[in-house]
Order: sequence, then structure tokens, then C-alpha cells
Amino acid sequence: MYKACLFDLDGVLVDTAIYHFQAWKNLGKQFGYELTEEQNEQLKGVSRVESLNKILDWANYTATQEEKSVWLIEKNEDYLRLISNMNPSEILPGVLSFLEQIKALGYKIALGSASKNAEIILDKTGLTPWFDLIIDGNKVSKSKPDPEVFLKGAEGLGIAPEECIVFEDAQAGVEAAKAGNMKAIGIGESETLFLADKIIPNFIGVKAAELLQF
Ligand code: B16
Ligand code: MG
Repeated sequence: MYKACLFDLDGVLVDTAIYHFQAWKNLGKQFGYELTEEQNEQLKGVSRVESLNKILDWANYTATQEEKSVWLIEKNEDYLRLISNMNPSEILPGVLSFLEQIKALGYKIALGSASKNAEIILDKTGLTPWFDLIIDGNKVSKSKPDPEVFLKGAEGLGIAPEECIVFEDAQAGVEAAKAGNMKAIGIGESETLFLADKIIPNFIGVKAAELLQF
């Protein structure tokens, strides 16, 4: 009955959260703020502009529109520098075997990421050929937990939302999948992903045919 798997990128297929963290930390120093790892957790799956707004809130800093525009560009330039050496070794453990299994089982595969840099990351890690469709931050106007990114994925594949399974590491992403009438498999901890239909810690040793039974 299920025909497509829709994957979030950061935190599911690759771990770019460390690079986002470094780039936001570097930026925070400009207004004297030290971002913590706990706060970085809350930025997972959140768009670039919303992430900046959250950090400014935590720092209690009222920025002008001009400052914000400059900082968004600076953060992204820093991030692009940090990911410039990414390579296939940064694909998270078990992911390639899982993709092989679902391809063999006949599932369509799409990306549903908030990142505007998703295509660069997929290319650098060699993941691009696995995808029938890529929906990223450049193709949506509403951020997760709005289901737009996943609904566009289903529509682009020509598959009903009810026949799609989403893989997400962020609470906002799981909410987006559920709001889109899809099954959600959380990758990570049950404390944050409790709304998911199933939760796995990672893809190591996962048998797709069993996991995708609902
Ligand atoms: P960018 P995902 C998200 O990707 C990241 O988790 C989040 O930390 C980041 O702020 C967002 O992409 C936007 O990324 O600045 O590259 O456009 O988890 O939805 O794949
Ligand atoms: Mg993510």
C-alpha cells in the first residue's frame, strides 16, 4: 500500500547539524552571544531566517532588517565554506543499505528538506542519483511543521499522501508529516519524536521490509 519514502536531509541522511552549529556560533559572536548545543537542537529542521530570529530572541538582541539580511548572508557563506569538503564518508551509517533495500522493494524516493543548500550536499556526498525528486527550501514558502514540503513531494511523485512514509529527525518535521496525512518514522530519541508512528535510533542494520510494515 505504501509507495514512496520521503527523506529529510540534515540529521537523517547526513549530519550537517554540526556545521550549522559552528556557523551560527560564529555569527552569534558578532552580537556577543554564545550559542549552546541544547539551543542548536531547537534549530534542527527550522529554516535559516527562523533560526536567526530564534537566536536573536535568546540573545535579547533587537536587530534591524539590514543587520538581519547581512547576517543571513554571512552565516550561509560560513556554512558553505564548512560543507565545502563534505564527501560520501559523511553519509550516516546504514543509510546506503536502507536506500538500496527500498529501491529494490520498488518505493519511489524523494527529498523533503528545509535547506536551501540541499542539492549541494546531495552532490558532494554522491546521494543525488538515489532521488526521483528533490524538494528543498528553495521550492517551498512555508516551513515545517507546515506539510508543504512533503505534500509537494507526494504531488511531484504522483503518489497520494496516505501512501507516503516520511523519515525525520526533527519534531517539526514529524508534525509536518502527520499534518500531511503521511506515516512518520522518527530517527533519533523518543523524547522529541513521540508523535512519530515509529522511532528508530539510526539506520544501522534496519530491515526495510519490516520497518515499512504498518
Ligand atoms: P539552510 P533539514 C534544515 O534541514 C536544518 O535542519 C536546519 O538546521 C537549517 O536551518 C535548515 O535546513 C535551513 O538550512 O540554511 O541550508 O537553507 O533538516 O530540513 O534537511
Ligand atoms: Mg532534519
